[in-house]
Amino acid sequence: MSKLGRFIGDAGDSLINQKNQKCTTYDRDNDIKANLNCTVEYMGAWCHKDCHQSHLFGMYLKGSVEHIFARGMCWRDWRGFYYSYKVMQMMVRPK
Ligand SMILES: [Ca+2]
Repeated sequence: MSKLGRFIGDAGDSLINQKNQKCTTYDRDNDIKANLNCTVEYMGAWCHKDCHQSHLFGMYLKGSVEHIFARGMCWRDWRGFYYSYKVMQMMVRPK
């Protein structure tokens, strides 16, 4: 994820941590955590760094998840790591 537009809104920018980070998958560990693969730990490929502040490809867990840390589709700066959104939308603007 090399380019991000300017953040606008009141949900907090939980995507900025992933900027300039290669994506990590189950078989390609590109995150900066030396001792683990963030995709394996958080059960979803993403442009993990150390590991994430947002996880748009996290699991679909249907809302509040008291005992499951950061494995759902989460956005740290709005509802935190213990809330899994039902829908997320990532939009890409052509150059
Ligand atoms: Ca790693």
